[in-house]
This record gives sequence, C-alpha cells and structure tokens, in this order.
Amino acid sequence: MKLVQVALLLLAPVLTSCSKLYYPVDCSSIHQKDKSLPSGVYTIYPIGPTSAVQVYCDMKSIGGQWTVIQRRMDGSVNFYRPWDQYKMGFGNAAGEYWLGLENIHQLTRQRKYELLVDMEDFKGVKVFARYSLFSIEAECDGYALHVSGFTNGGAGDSLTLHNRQKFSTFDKDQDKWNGNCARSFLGGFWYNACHTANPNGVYRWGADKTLYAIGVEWRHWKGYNYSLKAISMKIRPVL
Ligand SMILES: [Ca+2]
Repeated sequence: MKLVQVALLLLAPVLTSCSKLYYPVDCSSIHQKDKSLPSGVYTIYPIGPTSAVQVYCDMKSIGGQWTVIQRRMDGSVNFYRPWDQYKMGFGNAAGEYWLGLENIHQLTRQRKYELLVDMEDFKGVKVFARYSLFSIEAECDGYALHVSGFTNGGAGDSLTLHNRQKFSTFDKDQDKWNGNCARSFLGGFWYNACHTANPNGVYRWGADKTLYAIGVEWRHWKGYNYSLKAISMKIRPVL
C-alpha cells in the first residue's frame, strides 16, 4: 500500500465523523441538545474544537442552562493568584474554580449573556443578585467588566461599583486606587477603589474582623466583616 493510501485510510474515520462531532460553547448549548441533563461537570468549547474546558453546569436555578464561571464553596482552592492564572483559569470544575478571563471574554463577545450570582451564608440562608446583561472586554482593554440590569434576589447590588473596571491581580494593578487593591484585599477582581464585592477573596468561616474586607464578601448583604459560605457567578445567553 502506498503511503498516501495509508494516510487516507487513517484519516477516513476523522473525515467521516467530523460533521457529527459536537462542540457546545456553553451549558445552554448542552441543555438545548438534551433537556433532561442534570447539573454537573461538562466539557465546553468556548473558542472552538481545540479549546475544551471543564465547567459546572447549573441546570436547575431559575430555568437552568447556567455556565458557572466562578465558584467558592469550601475554601479548598487558593484564589490569591497572578494575572496569568486569572487569564487562563484554575481550580476544579467539580469544586472551586475560576473559568478564566479569556474564556469568559470569548463567550460574552459571541452572544449577549445575563449573570446570576448565587450566595449562601453559614446559617444556610440563600440569596441572589441577577444582572440582565454581562460581558467582559478583550485583554488589550483590561478585560473590563460590563454589567447592568440589576434584579434583587435579597443580596442587594454590590457589583455596579465594579462596572467598567478593568481586572486586577496582585501582579497587575489596573484599579482606580493609588494603592494595589488586589494586594490589600487578597483577591483578583474588577477592583475599583476598591470593592463592594470580593468573591475571589480569602475563604473564611463567616464573621471575622481580624483583617478588614479581605474575605469572600458581598457588602450589600453581609457587609465587610462576613465571609460567605458559598458564592457562584454563572452566565446564560439572553433568550
Ligand atoms: Ca492601583
């Protein structure tokens, strides 16, 4: 057999199965394909076939189809990380993780998305904040946040202060403060000067005044001295 024939033989399964392969960009695409699927870890392709990334899909809250872009729940993952890791993403899709600024940008540049922020305190009380539009710009624009259309689910609006802010980490200060918000409040976020929400701050067990405003916080619900038990940020295409 000639080399070219061998090559074609090897390629044949790839060529013929190509049209059948399915690359969902987000959890909404996964849901559209099979509406019976439960919440859990799935693989999505935000930037095409070579961009596989695992995420947690919330198929239940307020109509489901949510792609979780950030989740804290037990303090198992350190969120005090440099720019490159916030850009690329880190953690474990079955537990705590950050999807990555580039993935979030690629998703939200393709379609209009809404944002749901679910929260829980250490007594088991659950609240949420919802925003009807959410997107982030490209890296050259600092992955600036755009969020609007607040709906109160008991949490209050702690994100509007961060609207239009660029993303900052301890090694990349793009905030509006003379100091370094990420270093002072021990997270990575769209810091202004500095924050009313610090979802990527230090995981602490509830009320703690020892260090000011460094916890996993949502000021309009629990203030600056209470670190939440759980918080997750999730997005869904505007239907
Ligand atoms: Ca600064």
